[in-house]
Amino acid sequence: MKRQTVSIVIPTYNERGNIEKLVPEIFQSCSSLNAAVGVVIVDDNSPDGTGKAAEELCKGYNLKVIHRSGKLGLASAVIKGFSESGSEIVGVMDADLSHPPSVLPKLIKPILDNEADLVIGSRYAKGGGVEVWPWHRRLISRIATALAYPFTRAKDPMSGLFFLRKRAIDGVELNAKGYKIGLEVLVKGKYARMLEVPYTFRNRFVGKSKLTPEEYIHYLRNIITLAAYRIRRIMRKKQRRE
Ligand SMILES: Nc1nc2c(ncn2[C@@H]2O[C@H](COP(=O)(O)OP(=O)(O)OP(=O)(O)O)[C@@H](O)[C@H]2O)c(=O)[nH]1
Ligand SMILES: [Mg+2]
Repeated sequence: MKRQTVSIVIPTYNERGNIEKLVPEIFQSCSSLNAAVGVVIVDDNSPDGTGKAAEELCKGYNLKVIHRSGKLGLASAVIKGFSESGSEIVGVMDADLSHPPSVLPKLIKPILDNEADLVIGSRYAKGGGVEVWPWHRRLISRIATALAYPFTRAKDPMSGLFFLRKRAIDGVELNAKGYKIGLEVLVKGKYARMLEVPYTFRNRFVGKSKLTPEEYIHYLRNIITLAAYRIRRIMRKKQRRE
């Protein structure tokens, strides 16, 4: 039987010191899977030369690099990576090793085995967690997560680590601005079975965070846009029934 294909999209901005450690760990971890796994790095012309380092890694690994002209945001980088991938299963993870590569098989296998259509790496499911976060970051994450609860039954809808059958987003217009694309996929995606797999979020290995206060504004805007989307859908359903 033909092996299924999986693309792991990694958005990068100034992550040179991380991807050189991350990419070998991904392939090591995924070697247990009966699937053709590839990595798609979407780099926004990182000044630290991440794009060039990624090109070097292409020599040893099944890796594709998409270069964009400048820093255009995480969500749009993920959308770009998904749209350029021809794989049946797509997913996303951060470049900074906060998402441990060792958890990847647990996220991908349920989709390969046709037990789930969408699998989220979850900090807030039983058994998951966050290694070291200052209290204010915990609080902001909890508030942002609570704001998303009316839209989904996922415990960690803000997760930046998730995999899905690509057909779940075929024809779906994704246009989240800024950081959080996962919530939009959860709300608009065409899937039946969602699964959350616990994992522990670690602090970034090296480099600086790109999470700025501006991203919180983007997030609130995204929530409003999703609420409007939901209301439009409910109205349309109601009209069809009348
Ligand atoms: N291509 C691209 N990638 C981005 C952009 N902003 C962030 N990223 C990447 O998105 C991932 C998540 O960003 P981080 O800065 O780690 O955000 P975070 O995990 O919420 O914050 P920390 O825990 O402090 O690291 C990383 O791989 C970044 O390099 C962007 O504008 N373009
Ligand atoms: Mg990070």
